[in-house]
Amino acid sequence: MKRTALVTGISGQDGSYLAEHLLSLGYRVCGILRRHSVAENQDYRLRHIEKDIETFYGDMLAPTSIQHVIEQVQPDEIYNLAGQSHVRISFDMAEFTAQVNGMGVLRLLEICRRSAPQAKIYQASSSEMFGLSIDSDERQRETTIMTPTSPYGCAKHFAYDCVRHFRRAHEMFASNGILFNHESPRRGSNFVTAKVIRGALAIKHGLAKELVLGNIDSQRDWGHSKDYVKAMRLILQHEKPDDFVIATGETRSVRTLCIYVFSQLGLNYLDYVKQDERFMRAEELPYLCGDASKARQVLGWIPTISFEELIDEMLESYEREITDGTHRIAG
Ligand code: F7E
Repeated sequence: MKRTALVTGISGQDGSYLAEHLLSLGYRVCGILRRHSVAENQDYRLRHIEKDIETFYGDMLAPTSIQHVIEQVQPDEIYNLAGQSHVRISFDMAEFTAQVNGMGVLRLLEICRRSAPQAKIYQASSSEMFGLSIDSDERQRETTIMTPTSPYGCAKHFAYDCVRHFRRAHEMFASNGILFNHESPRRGSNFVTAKVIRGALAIKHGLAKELVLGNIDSQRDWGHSKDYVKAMRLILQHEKPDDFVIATGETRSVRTLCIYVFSQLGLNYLDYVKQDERFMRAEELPYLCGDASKARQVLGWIPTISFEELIDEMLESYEREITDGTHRIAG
């Protein structure tokens, strides 16, 4: 029989790739959409599959809307990808971020406990939870202590703990995927990869004169969203609920990202990149480099798309948008 998956946050980068992946495996795919005043922002990443999926309105801040969908859909698997995903913005909207990313998950778990106790739950946990902690081999892994450095990281940590608690206390199949940064042409334009690539292309095409960034010395472990959504599904197919780090194991600074992107366009980043307080964080997470050995060994998951392939795909995709006149430059 067809398995039913319910994806919260289906209209996001990961939600849309996950929906495609699940459809390709024969799932019935249902998703929860939040209402936007601009309808196009709601589903532009889903247009190509809109006939193949079922969508419902709901909001993590309105638990009865989530409960209603869960009771209607009766999912076998729930992927909780909904959330306020921007770390710097979480400093401006700490309480909102905690409500959606923290309390929202606790409420979802409570709803599942009562209305869908057999459903397997995937929680989108984040490497942002590690904050300043690094193991002696300069990696972060499942056992690394978590010392988050942002309201986003604190809220995700709370949700992560709730998942583990519900697993033990109520024997629910609830698992955390601790995903390091993952990008794609569908990445929101105010995350650093998309911002640098769009900004550099705008400079190349004479649409902008400079690119203003925050801290360019922080280091991130960047993978491709398409690879990472496959890990989400594998985590729920494992024989028992557990927590898994998903990462490439390679780290680069934002500066290195700039050097690569600008040089691919025949430009020198030093001529165009400026820094401004506006894009700095009250507390920065300076270094991330994940060790996904457990996922490799237990789930057989490996990343297949290199950093260069990822950035080149984003460059090509955004360059096409400039040619079509549909490009966006992020602030
Ligand atoms: O920043 C630095 C910034 O916003 C990466 C989310 O998906 O991954 C993501 O969180 C780095 C940081 O991602 C700008 O300070 C410099 O050090 O692309 P980002 P993030 O904060 O790492 C984790 C795993 C998640 O879970 C999150 O949901 O780049 N940076 N200048 C900048 N960042 C931005 N956004 N804009 C700048 O101008």
